[in-house]
Amino acid sequence: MKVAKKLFTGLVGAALLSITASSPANADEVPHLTKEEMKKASQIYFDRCAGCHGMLRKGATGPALTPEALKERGLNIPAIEAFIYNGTPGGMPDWGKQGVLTKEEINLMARFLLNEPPPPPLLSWKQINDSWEVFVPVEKRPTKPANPNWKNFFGVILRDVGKVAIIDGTTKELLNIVNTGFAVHILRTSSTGRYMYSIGRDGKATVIDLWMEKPDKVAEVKVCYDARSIDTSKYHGYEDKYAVVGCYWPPSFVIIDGKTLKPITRHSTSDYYYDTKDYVREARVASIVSSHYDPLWVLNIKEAGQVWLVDYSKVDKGTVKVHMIDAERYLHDGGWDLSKRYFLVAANMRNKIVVIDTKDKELEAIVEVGTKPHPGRGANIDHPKFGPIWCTGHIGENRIACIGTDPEKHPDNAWKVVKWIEMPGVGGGNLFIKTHPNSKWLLADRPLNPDKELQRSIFVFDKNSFELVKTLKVPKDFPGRAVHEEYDENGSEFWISVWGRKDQPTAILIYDDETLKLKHIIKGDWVRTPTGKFNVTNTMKDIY
Ligand code: DHE
Repeated sequence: MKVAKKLFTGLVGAALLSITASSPANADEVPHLTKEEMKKASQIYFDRCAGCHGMLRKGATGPALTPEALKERGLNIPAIEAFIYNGTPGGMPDWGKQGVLTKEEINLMARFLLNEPPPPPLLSWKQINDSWEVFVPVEKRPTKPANPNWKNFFGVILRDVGKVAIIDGTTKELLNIVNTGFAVHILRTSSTGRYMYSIGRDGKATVIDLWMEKPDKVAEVKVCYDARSIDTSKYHGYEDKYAVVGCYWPPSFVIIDGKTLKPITRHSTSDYYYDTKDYVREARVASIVSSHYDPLWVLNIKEAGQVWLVDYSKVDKGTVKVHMIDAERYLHDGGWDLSKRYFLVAANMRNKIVVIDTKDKELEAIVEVGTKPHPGRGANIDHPKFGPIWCTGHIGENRIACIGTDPEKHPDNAWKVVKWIEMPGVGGGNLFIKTHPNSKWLLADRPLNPDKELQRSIFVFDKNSFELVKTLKVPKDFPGRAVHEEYDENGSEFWISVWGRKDQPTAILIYDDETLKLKHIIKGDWVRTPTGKFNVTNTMKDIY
């Protein structure tokens, strides 16, 4: 077993050091950047822009940002600066107003965008293997859980400080802060719940053993430069055996060992658009879920607009079977319906929800919703009138759409929006909604709304009547936006992050689900930029 001592560098790190400003075809039109400026701009672009606009700047969730595309839209340096400073109602953050980028950096980025994008680096299999490190070998790990509350632990992402806090959801005690690396995006658990996995924007996967006295990372590996998703083998017989990382760059998926993270295999996802059949180099892996009914993962290939069902049953024999389903472009986030047969995923720039039937392995439906749906994993409600429904919020408008998901017992409602829920105030900006089978409520945040009050509010709707019951406000002491809701294992309380700046501690707010009163605040100097929170039981069982 190889043990790498090498520290992970940022994405662009050494690989982009050699890149200089592109030589202008026409010196009057292409602003010159020094080597140092190019390096800095490339890093900022990767950190802040590539997720939505793509490494090659061909556009996805955000519009194309190649010099040609900008020129076609008549955008010069001051106009580009204005976009970066103010953001847009479509969901682009106001990097200047928020104080994330200085005026000088905004000017640098405007000039950078008028240059051709530098070619992004590739990552060799050797580099991946060299990055693999096991801190605690499997045979030295505990044989039983040290803490009886472990199934109610929460992993909390401390995004901009590159850490994950493990908190006992029963006692609210901070158990450990695990160093996971740059801008962790999501956490998922193994099928038994024992292992918690993080994936960073830098493509680094980390596995944390929750059975340890002090839960800590037991292995890590960097499988790509840019990633957003990870999941594990959840099918019976494959528990805790494999994990899969979905990469943005290089566009690929990488299968790793579930307990040690040893790299096993990887496959490119560069493909042809499902509709035009033209080649798309940057076909990135967005969300991934793991089927409970078959040994397969559902991978959403964003730009190509395809859903890949990846069968992992023969990975040990060197075979990975991929079943490709044409769907819709710009697939992003999504979740299971109540029965966990159907996977619903947002084609966000097409204002649609794609429904995949994982039993029959085919496209079940495409449902028209509102502007830029952003479900997170969505929210499932067993409604007295509509039957099982799955809901999504939107970045681009202030409504929540609920879709019927039971074609057998409620065929009239299936794959239709049966209810639109209006949120108060103007504009969208919703990122996450959530509920729990034991809760009466449907919760919704609004962190991307330009209105400061709405950014700091959580809207609580009655799950049956869909009426707004209460608006919860972040207490004044804590600067930042309210983002991402998560329940404890019993659905008796829910947690909200106050997403502030890296230099200011904020808080995690815990509300009693019955009374909707703020019952506990987790705070301290370590509470910096909390974003996603993941309860072990809910994540393991896909409860949302
Ligand atoms: Fe996310 C989920 C991609 C911006 C916090 N985010 C996801 C998923 C994808 C994704 C593909 C689904 C993973 C899965 O289920 O397997 N997110 C992206 C982007 O490309 C985007 C738009 C821009 C970027 O550069 O990353 C983006 N996301 C954000 C944020 O700005 C958020 C609020 C804070 C952050 O970390 O940057 C954010 N995304 C989250 C969270 C989830 C998520 C907390 C998981 C939600 C859940 O409940 O499962």
